[in-house]
Amino acid sequence: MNELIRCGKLLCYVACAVTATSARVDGVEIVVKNDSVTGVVNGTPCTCFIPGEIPASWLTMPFDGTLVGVQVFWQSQLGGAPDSFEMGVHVYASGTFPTPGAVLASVTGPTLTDGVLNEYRHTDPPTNIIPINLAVTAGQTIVVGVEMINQSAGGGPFTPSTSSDQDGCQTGKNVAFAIPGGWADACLLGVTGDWAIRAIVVPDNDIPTVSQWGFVVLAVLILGAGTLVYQRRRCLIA
Ligand SMILES: [Ca+2]
Repeated sequence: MNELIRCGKLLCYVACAVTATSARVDGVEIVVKNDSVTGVVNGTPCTCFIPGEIPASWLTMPFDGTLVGVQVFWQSQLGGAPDSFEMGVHVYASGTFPTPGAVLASVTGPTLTDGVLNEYRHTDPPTNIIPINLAVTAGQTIVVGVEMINQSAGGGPFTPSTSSDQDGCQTGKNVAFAIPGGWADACLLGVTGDWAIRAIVVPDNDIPTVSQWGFVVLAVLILGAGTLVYQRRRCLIA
């Protein structure tokens, strides 16, 4: 009976030890981007759009996870422009470059502030009830674009628009829906940098794990339990 009590206690110790040393690794958000814009100093606004046109980034997902938001750097050359209310920020499935696939989610009627990396986590600003929540897989291409309602083409230094970086336009990563003409490679259209249009994704690693010390304690306790059972059998045989 004493051995059974000791065994019961031992199992409790094992369970308690594993529970105590478990740790939850919460998902860490990653911003997926092609551009190197860090602020107005190294961004260039493209005062080049008419209503209905769409600059968009082709973004490669680095892991299996969930797309939870989008970002758009919006700026005028000299700053101080009033907020802009645009048609939408759309998230598209991959397609055949430069034409994206189906729209997977849309932020309807986003407000864009001059000189700011504008971020959206809901499809329905400003009420923000419906979160953006799209499953993605490693290597998948997602296209994020801003559909314009205001004309920036022909604007001056105070006209805001989407921004591109100043260290080159990478082939195959930037497009624009032009009117007329449709989807085209933005680099070939004369855009000199990568659009500062990004996606926020969270990896699928939000699962409970056991720390290394947890495994060590577990191994010691299992060894102890095994020894106890062996000794009890020897006693019974004797
Ligand atoms: Ca670049």
